[in-house]
Amino acid sequence: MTRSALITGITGQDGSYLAELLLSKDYQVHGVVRRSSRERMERLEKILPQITLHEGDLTDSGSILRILQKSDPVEVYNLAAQSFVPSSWTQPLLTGDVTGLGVTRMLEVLRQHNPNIRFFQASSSEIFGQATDESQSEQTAIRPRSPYGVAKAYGHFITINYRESYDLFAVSGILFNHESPRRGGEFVSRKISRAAALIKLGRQEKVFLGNLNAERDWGHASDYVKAMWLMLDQKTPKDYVVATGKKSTVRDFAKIAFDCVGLDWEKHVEIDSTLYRPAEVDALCGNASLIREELGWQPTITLEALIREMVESDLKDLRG
Ligand code: NAP
Ligand code: F7E
Repeated sequence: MTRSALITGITGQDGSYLAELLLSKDYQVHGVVRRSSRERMERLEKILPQITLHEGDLTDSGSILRILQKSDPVEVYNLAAQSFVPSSWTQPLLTGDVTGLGVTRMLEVLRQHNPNIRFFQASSSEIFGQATDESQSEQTAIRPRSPYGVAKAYGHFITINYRESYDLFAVSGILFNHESPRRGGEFVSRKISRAAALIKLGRQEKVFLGNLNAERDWGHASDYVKAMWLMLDQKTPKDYVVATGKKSTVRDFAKIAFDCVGLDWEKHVEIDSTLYRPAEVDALCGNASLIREELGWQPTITLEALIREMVESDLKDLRG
């Protein structure tokens, strides 16, 4: 019999890659969409006929319960969130409600509907904040620096708590930054790739960025959704860090992106200090040894290949 999986956040970057991965593994794929998502289906265009979408919202438990009843999944991937860190300062309550409490709503409804469903929570390296360890593992102290990070820390702990309290197969994947041509335009990677393409085509001259010194561990979203699936495909539930183990600065990212189109980044990037964050996370770099050793997961796409793919996709898009 075909297995069903439910994805919250299916219209987002990861949701679309995960849906494609699960379809390739013969799952029936169901997704939660908000009424307002209806105009934002472009990432799902190619697979729309193969998936089933249900209207719901993480702030509304009743809608989630009805969707669970209809879709009857064996696996639930909770990818829905207010995921943009700067917006978590301008909308801290909404971020807490969706990104934090939303996880409890999912777990509560799931536990009551069918406690045998396997649950994946998209946790984040932002829970480490100004990290105490040079490279962060499952053992690193959790000390978030943004309302988003605080909400994700809550989601992380409540997932572990429901596993321990109710014996659910509930796991938290501590995902470091991962990007792709489907990344939202407000995140720095896509902002840079799009700007490099626009400038190359003569449609823009400059791009304004914030902190160029911030360091991140950037991977490709298509690799990270494989880790999500693998984590649910185990005998025992366990949390893992998912990362490449290499960090680069925003400046490095910009240099590589502009190199891809034969331009000197320094001539086109300017600083806008209003883009600095009230509390910055200076550097994040994951130690993914555990998932590598225990589940055999590893990233397959280098930073250079990722950036090239993003810039070329933006060029194609703009030319088309
Ligand atoms: P994304 O592109 O921003 O997608 C977020 C998704 O959440 C969208 O589908 C959005 O729907 C949905 N959503 C937002 N509020 C909702 C609500 N109240 N009810 C139901 N759905 C709602 O994020 P992503 O990059 O794919 O990331 C997926 C998950 O991984 C998120 O939880 C994110 O916090 C986490 N994460 C991401 C990264 C990364 O680097 N990408 C790293 C660590 C963790 P609409 O289309 O309707 O807006
Ligand atoms: O910023 C700096 C900024 O917004 C990366 C989310 O997926 O990953 C993501 O969060 C860095 C920061 O991602 C600009 O200050 C400089 O240090 O692309 P970002 P993020 O905040 O790391 C984590 C793991 C998640 O969980 C989140 O959901 O880049 N930066 N100049 C800038 N950032 C932005 N957005 N825009 C700039 O102009």
